[in-house]
Amino acid sequence: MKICGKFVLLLLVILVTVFEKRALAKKHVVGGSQGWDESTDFDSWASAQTFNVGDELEFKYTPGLHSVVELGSESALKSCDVGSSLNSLSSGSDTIKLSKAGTRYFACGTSGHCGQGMKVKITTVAADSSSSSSSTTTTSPPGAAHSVSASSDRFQFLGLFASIASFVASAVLFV
Ligand SMILES: [Cu+2]
Repeated sequence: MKICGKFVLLLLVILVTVFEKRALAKKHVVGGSQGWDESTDFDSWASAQTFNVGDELEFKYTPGLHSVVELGSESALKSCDVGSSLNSLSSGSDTIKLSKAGTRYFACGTSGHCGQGMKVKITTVAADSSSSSSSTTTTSPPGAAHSVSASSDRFQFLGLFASIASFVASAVLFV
């Protein structure tokens, strides 16, 4: 009976883990391990990521040294027109939700930093269109600078549903 219980738990953990990797929104730490800094190559970082609707961006930096301003257009980003910001953040750990498909533009508001490369263009795609792969094994690229985050209620509900379903299934199999 003890062994049965362990099996049930193991199965539950496996199923929930697989399910979470498929369904949960991702948190993308901008710039990966280097974070929001002048030395980071944001173009390379962004091109290696897939931003799905529901994902989040996290800007990590030393408060006071940098900031995050959202710009309204590609031309504003190109010319580093940080005075025309739509939104400005400065906590040092700023989270931005990618709530719909489209392109957004972010730069550092500190004088001169945008010109030194502290700017990034984020193109968000609809989650359905990019995750319609028929593959049953979902893998994350090794060393990818993002973590799974349980930020969406809808996805949490799906995870809960998977837990209950797998628990019932394993109870039938093992008890
Ligand atoms: Cu800066």
